[in-house]
Order: sequence, then C-alpha cells, then structure tokens
Amino acid sequence: MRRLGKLWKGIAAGAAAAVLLGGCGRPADDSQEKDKNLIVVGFSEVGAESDWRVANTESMRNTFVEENGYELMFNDAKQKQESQILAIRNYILQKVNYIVLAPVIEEGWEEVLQEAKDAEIPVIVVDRRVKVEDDSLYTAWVGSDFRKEGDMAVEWLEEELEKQGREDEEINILHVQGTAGASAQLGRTEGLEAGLKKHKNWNRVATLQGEFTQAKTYEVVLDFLESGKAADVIYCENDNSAFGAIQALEEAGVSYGTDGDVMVISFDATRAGLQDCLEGKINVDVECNPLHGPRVESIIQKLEAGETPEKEWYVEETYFTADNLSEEFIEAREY
Ligand code: GZL
Repeated sequence: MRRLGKLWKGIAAGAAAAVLLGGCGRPADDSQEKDKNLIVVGFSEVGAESDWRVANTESMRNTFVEENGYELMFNDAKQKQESQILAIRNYILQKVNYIVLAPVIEEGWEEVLQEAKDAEIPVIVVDRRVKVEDDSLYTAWVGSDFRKEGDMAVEWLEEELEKQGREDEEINILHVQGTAGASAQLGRTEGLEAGLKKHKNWNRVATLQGEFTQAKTYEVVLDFLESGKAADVIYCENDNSAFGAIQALEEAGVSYGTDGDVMVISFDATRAGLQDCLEGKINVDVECNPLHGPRVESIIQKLEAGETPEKEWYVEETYFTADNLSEEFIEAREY
C-alpha cells in the first residue's frame, strides 16, 4: 500500500479527472485485480493523429497485457495537454504502480509530475520529451533523436541535389511543420534550419502548420499551391503530412516524387509511407521507430528489480529511399 504523501490537491483534481475521464480505470481497491498481483501501468497517449501514433499505442497495448503480468490503464488525450494532465491525476488517484507519458508538447508538466512524485509513482516519458527544471520528476525517457532525423533528411537532400548537378541552384523549400512545440517538430525543424544556414541557395518559401495530420496538411498545402506559389522540395515532418501534401499536389496538377518537379521529404517510415517511397511518390522517408512498448517494459522490470535504469534511451534509426526498399521488406516491417 503506497504511503499517502501530500496528495490532498492531487486527489481533489484526480477525483475531478476520474469523473471527467469516465471509464478510464478500475475501482482503486479492485480486490480481484489485486489477487492477480498485476503491475498496474497508467498510460497517457497523445492521441491517434497518425499511423505512427497508432503503431505506438499498439506496441504499448501488446506489451502491457495480463499474461505478461500487467494491467494497462489507457487514455487517448486527442492531442490535448489538459486531458493528459487529467489522466495522470486519475492514475495517481487510482494508485497505479507506474505512469507512462507520451507528452503532446514539451512545456507545462512540472505541477502534475510533482504530484506523481509526491505520490511516489515513477513516471516514464516516451517519444517526445518534457522540458522540466528538475529531471527527477521523471524516472527515464525513451525515444528518438529528432534533430538527428532532421540532419539525415538534409544530408539526403544535399546528396540528391549533387547527383542532379543542382548543388548551386536556387532551391525553394516548403516546410510543413508538425504539432508546434512537440519534440519531433522542434528537432526536425532544427535539422532543416541548420541546412538552410549552411546552404545560402536554399530558400524556405513558407512554413505551414500541418499538425502531423493528413487533413490539415492537405488544406494548407493546397492553399499554398492555389495561391500560385511553387517549391522544389516539400519538407513534411511526418508521413501523414506527406500523404496530405501529395493529395494537394495531385489536386493542383503539380508533379512530385522521384520523377516529378517537387521532391517530397517525410519522416516516420510507416508501412504506408514506405510504400509511397517504393512507388516514387515520397523521395526519402526518415525512420522514427514507435515500438516503445518493450523498451518501456525493460525499464519497469529494472525498477521492479530495484535497479536504476539509464535516464535516456535513444532508438537507432536510418532513412529509406526506393533504392533500399522492396515489397517484401515493407511487408515484414512491424508498423
Ligand atoms: C515522433 C512522434 C510524431 C510522429 C508523428 O516520435 O512524436 O508524432 O512523427 C506523430 O507521426 O504524430
């Protein structure tokens, strides 16, 4: 039974959370579950905005199952930070053993992570990062090096332009950003901006907000194209944005991909993105591996064994073009 720390505030907010979140959990003293001695994990997920996110959720759901000794409590925040904070307060109220947070943006977590710390519930952050003064507010983070992903995309563009003999040509780049303030947006944007600084002949003609979704990207890119503007490259910060950009390019009658006027750069390397890459619709797709379930479990197992896990766990990633893809390879991918 966990010691009750200074939880009065968290409990009041958690009670509100439990009401607002509806059936997001179980009775705190569910004796049937307790008999099974399951490790209870409360997972606050960003949403279901992209193929990547769906694969990330599936990885967590497939890992934290009863036959592995877990009970998973899950909340889809629909990309709203306030819903994630409510879900975490609910998990505190329910006295879960661990909280896993996939934060929608980096800012704004101090208060609720302090409440989890006061309740002596370890928090494991996955995928995007939290920006906090005191990093003891979370136990570990597992995810990708997003700046490195951006650098890989820029390196590919440099090599591609050299192959085409266009390394000194004016290159116009349309930048479609992901959710503003999300680590993946910040890092991938940093990579592009380092490339723009290095290459004076690269011009960012516009920065649009695609929010990592196909629908929003289609809307903003079609608007850009229909206003008569053009670009040589579209830098989309995830596959679903690339799908939206492709939809807009097709509607505007603009050729794209390996044989077209506009090169399409994407991130995530989901199965659907890699299929577009193999077919020459996307020129390069930078990998961002969402399969964090087993990684989080290994952290929890270390904690259960009384060990101190590494604070940061980076996932090794690469990038794909039609040259290093095949139907069989794509079929065999887990996401
Ligand atoms: C990246 C992740 C991003 C993906 C998008 O780790 O945070 O969020 O690139 C997803 O597909 O929406």
